[in-house]
Amino acid sequence: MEIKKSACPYDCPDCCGLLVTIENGRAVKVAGDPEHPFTRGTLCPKMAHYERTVHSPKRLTTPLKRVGGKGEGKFTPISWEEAIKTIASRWQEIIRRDGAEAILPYSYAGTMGILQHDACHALFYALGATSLDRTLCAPAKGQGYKAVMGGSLTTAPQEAQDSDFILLWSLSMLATDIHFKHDVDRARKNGARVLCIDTYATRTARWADDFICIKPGTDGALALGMLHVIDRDGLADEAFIARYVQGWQELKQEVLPRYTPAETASLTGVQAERIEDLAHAFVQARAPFIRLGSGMSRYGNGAMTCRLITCLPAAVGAYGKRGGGLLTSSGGSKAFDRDIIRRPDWEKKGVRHINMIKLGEVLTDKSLQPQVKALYVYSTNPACTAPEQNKVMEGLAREDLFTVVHERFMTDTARYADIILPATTSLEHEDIYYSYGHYVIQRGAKIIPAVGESKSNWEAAQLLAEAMGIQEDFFSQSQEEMVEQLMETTTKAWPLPVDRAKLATGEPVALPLPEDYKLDFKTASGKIEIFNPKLKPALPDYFPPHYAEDEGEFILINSPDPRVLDSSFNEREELTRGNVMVLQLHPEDARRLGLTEGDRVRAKNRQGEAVFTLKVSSGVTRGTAVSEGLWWQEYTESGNTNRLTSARTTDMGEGSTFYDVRVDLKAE
Ligand SMILES: Nc1nc2c(c(=O)[nH]1)N[C@H]1C(S)=C(S)[C@@H](COP(=O)(O)OP(=O)(O)OC[C@H]3O[C@@H](n4cnc5c(=O)[nH]c(N)nc54)[C@H](O)[C@@H]3O)O[C@H]1N2
Ligand SMILES: Nc1nc2c(c(=O)[nH]1)N[C@H]1C(S)=C(S)[C@@H](COP(=O)(O)OP(=O)(O)OC[C@H]3O[C@@H](n4cnc5c(=O)[nH]c(N)nc54)[C@H](O)[C@@H]3O)O[C@H]1N2
Ligand SMILES: [Mo]
Repeated sequence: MEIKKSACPYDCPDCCGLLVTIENGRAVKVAGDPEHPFTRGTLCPKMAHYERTVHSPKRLTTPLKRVGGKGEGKFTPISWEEAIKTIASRWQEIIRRDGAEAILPYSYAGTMGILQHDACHALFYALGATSLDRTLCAPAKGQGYKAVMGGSLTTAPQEAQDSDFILLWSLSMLATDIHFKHDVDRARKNGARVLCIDTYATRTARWADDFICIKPGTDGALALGMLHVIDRDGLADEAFIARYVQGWQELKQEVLPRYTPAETASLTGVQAERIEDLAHAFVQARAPFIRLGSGMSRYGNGAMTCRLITCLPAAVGAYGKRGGGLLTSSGGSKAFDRDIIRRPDWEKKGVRHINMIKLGEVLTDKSLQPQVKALYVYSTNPACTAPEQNKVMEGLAREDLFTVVHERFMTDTARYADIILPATTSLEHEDIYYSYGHYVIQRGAKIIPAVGESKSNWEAAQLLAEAMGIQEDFFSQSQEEMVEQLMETTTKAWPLPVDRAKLATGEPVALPLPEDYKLDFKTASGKIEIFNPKLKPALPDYFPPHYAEDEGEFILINSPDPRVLDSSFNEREELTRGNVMVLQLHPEDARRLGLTEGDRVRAKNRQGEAVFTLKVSSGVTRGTAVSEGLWWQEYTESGNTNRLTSARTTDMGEGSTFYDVRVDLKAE
């Protein structure tokens, strides 16, 4: 029996340090690593039994070939050799007939490990396939932050320990960023106040000292209302602004006058007195800290919302105070040069790009030139997680679409494959991890043999490159060599020396932060750019989300559930037990619709329909309906919330707008 260190590979800001007990080549126990500087020895309920995922009886263990109709789920095992040969000959035929752009790779963050996440980019660039824009999560949030702060690093989470006022802003902390609670708890012990801003009373909201319930997609207006009060009452940090901020005067003159507390209240549904109190609490705090989640960015105005919230700490000088600042996405990925894996230099000039959010539309659009004839899906489950699920399913059902899915489980997407390739879990391959919620990086080595005949994304890329006749030494490198090279790039990519010897051992390594990182503004002007002349509009302002133009009585929030991570962990029966397609409604809305707790309710809009079980909750405001979690088809009656979501994109970053939809409801 031995205990080895690893890192959680999932798409979550925590990127936990793991201690894995191994017996006879099997992981038998997984615990938190107490030496991890951020996750400090605890795990979420999903990862606390990661061994149940790794050794699940549901793991795919051999390549499979479809023998039934599309989506029927009938497959027969084949060898890797036959699978790769079949794929290569189909691709070659498609390239001859329709051109390489008829091939579409489709991947996301099933694993966050840099090597496996990006493992197939180079292959598809070399083939000249269509390039995929990976926008499924929250690029708008990144763009909004960048508009004001450029490439500046965001505040480290541990700083919150020294804050006296913490805003958990559209962050479902107890579900999605549970380890930040350590830092918030410390601050709270010292008297800090914790306030949550969300669209319904989440567990996090109930746990906080105070909760502001806001109308979905209107947080930008709230930020402007707060800035209005701060300015009106002469409370802005003028000394900080004079030295570090560009555009405060212009914002004051041209934008803020319109956002009186009364006007802001009518836009956001937050009472005027609460807006005043919030602004005063924020500006009077010794060191206000905002932890910005992604929820508010999943709307048509998502980037602008993030841009406006990013202006708040600037107005009160929070970046200059120990314990103050703003944490959006930490820049851990900047510690490595990812391009040595991705090889963007191989992308053919002028090659077509397709936004992954539009998958349904792309697969069903007969006029597209060339039409997508081959789809290679890995590390993502679009039949479950992409918007406009009806169109996605229609596309996947196309008999003339050759679909390959590289997966660990028989997901909703894998069911529609022509060929399925079995994928390794993080314990069975080499990689290196960063986090988007803190500044710790960690190597995760292959610590158990591959389960069945499964192979990693990199190994699959190697086999396919060879079969497609791509003669590049690049593809002959081992996973260890690739990870070694990534580690070497830290010297070039990170401002301070990284402890590479420690990193190589598999220990978690805290990235050293420059002394003045919070005041080192990486923008064109060297200042915080409230006014950004490169953007249109150059001054931020509020505008309404997409749903303002939609029909439908209820805004549908479809946010995370602690039991699953996006659609990952649906394989774990102990986590998916019971009713999962639950819809929460305010008691008065339920009464008006003649519904009571436990009733079946059908939601409907232009995109489609989905059936839920009703939960009556006073934590939801009138006019909003809430569903948590992304569930495999088998746990739903006719698909999950993505039957209802739309593929409209955000104002910047071409990102997803999952929460920006309206639905009508009726008893089933
Ligand atoms: N357990 C669990 N953990 C996860 C995930 C999961 O599915 N389950 N998903 C992972 C992934 S991929 C990501 S990107 C992160 C995301 O994690 P978070 O950053 O927490 O973001 P979201 O989950 O989008 O939403 C957070 C909160 O925003 C609220 N919200 C929605 N609209 C608005 C709004 O207009 N204004 C405000 N103020 N709040 C709003 C939602 O109700 C939700 O409670 O979590 C990761 N971790
Ligand atoms: N309605 C609605 N939809 C949403 C969201 C929402 O809040 N509401 N959230 C959105 C967000 S923020 C995100 S990030 C997306 C995420 O959506 P997806 O990218 O689809 O993520 P998962 O559902 O976690 O699916 C990842 C899949 O990758 C597989 N996998 C894991 N590791 C590996 C590996 O090493 N190799 C291979 N080949 N496969 C692997 C897993 O088994 C799993 O099936 O969902 C989005 N969809
Ligand atoms: Mo995400």
